[in-house]
Amino acid sequence: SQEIREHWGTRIGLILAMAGNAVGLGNFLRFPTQAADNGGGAFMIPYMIAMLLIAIPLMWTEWAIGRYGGSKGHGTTPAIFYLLWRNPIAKYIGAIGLFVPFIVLCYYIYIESWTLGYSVFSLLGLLPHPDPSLPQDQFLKPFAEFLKHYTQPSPIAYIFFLITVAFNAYILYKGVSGGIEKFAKVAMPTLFILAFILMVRVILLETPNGTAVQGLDFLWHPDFSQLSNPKVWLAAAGQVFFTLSLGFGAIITYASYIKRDDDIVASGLSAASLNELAEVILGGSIAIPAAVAFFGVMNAKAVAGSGAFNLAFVSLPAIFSNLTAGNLIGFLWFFLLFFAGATSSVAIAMPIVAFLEDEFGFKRKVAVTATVIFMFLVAQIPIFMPKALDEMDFWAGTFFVVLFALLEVIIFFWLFKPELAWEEINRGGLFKVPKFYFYVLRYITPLILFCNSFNLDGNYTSF
Ligand code: MET
Repeated sequence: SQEIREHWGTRIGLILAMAGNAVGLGNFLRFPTQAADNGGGAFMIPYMIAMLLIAIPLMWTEWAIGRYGGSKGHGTTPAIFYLLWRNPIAKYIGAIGLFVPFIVLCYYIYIESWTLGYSVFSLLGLLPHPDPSLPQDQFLKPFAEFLKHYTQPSPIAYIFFLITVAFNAYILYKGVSGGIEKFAKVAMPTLFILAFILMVRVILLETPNGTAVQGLDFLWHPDFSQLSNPKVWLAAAGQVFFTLSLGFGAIITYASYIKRDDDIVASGLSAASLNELAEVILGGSIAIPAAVAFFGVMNAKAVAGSGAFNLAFVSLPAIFSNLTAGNLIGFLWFFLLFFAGATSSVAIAMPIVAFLEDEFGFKRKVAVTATVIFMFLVAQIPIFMPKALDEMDFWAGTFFVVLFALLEVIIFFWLFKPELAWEEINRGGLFKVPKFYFYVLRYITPLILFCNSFNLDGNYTSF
């Protein structure tokens, strides 16, 4: 259909929507657990290197691929890869860019619904309030049981899931600038304010077991001893992918609503910077320091090692329940997670919506309805089979994102013309990307991604 393609309303709206796409549960749950699990200060060095060497250039690549596709009426990779590389295989490779976000959406939105449920429980004082003088494991136990009962799933969990689905559908119905952009303009500033309040509260924590400042020291004290450990590098690379939403197809679809000559270089960098601010500063200053202050460094590592869900839904509410106005602080925490999750789940829903609109001429509302129904059906699998959630997360959220990024960079910088790809990134840019990144994207990024795509270590799941 040659109707006029929707566009983002303003540059700041675009940046906030893209930041919303990136800032998600990954920043506040996955990052702290990955960092703690991989040695704190040992993790941060590979993290920074992976950010500069793979993530930032790939981020510009995805923005450029998306804007290019959008200028030709296509917002998803089956069509865009075929425009870039006139080989039928391109369409099948491009299909990964629909499969990955859709599979992630189906479990991500369910976890997002827990955060909504828990924010209501916190606010109403419905979470456990055990006696603070109990020994640690007995103190945590009611929270672990509450989570277990909630995710069985309980009818109330199902109700919050339905509300979350309806909320996402509503934003998607309203369209790119009228829905996603408007929501991001409210949700992102709110999210930053909530995270800032929580960070300040957490930094002040001190117990006989430890202080929050020891938690910051654990994260930021460089530890070079682990740099030869490939597991730490793989974990760091996996985290930069997940947190920036690289390889999900979601950035490409959002970028397809950018006008052909509008800047992507500075906007892309701004969105990525907001994500890093939310991740390493805010995300890094809440969960780990709180856990260290309450449990001490050694136990906090064990808590983080027991998974992101334990940290977010068991340890943190337990810690907050001890504080003055703990119900309110717990609410801030879970509502922060809900906004972080919602601005990301609409982003991973968009590739399917855009595909139905662009390639089948569906009207927006029909495309959204079809996507939501399909998602709702598939989401029953992770809801009723927690093991399936782990599998989906591993394959889509960890394995295929890296493979997909490898294929997209090969298509753009080898099979399409490298000079044109470079031109495409820089056109309209408020500044030019240093030429260094051209060589990085042509040689180094594919090589690193190629090595990373052999990472089939099943212990290495997102959550
Ligand atoms: N970047 C998201 C997060 O950090 C994950 C991908 S969903 C667009 O949670």
